[in-house]
Amino acid sequence: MSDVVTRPRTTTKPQVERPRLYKVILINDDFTPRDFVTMVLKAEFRMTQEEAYRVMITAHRLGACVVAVYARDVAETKAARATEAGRAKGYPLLFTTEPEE
Ligand code: TYC
Repeated sequence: MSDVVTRPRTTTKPQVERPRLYKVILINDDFTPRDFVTMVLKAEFRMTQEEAYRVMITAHRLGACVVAVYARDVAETKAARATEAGRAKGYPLLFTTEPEE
């Protein structure tokens, strides 16, 4: 026979929350060429031509479009890199990030 005594647990495990996810949002402007926006979306967000075109044209028509959702550091890095790709060519292309509800 085992003489191991089990007692009721008196401590509780802290309930850790899952880290929030962040949206990367593409903002429309009047200057960046459509093909350039599409090219940046393909390069930075690994989209197909069709996916990238659809996101670009949605931002063009509505003013902004959610590109993708990532952990915070990934979202911020990708948004900064994609914005910088436009800046390097003198375009005001802008990607922002925002936490998901
Ligand atoms: N509005 C731009 C044009 O007509 C194209 C464009 C689309 C720019 C989406 C930015 O996020 C953007 N050349």
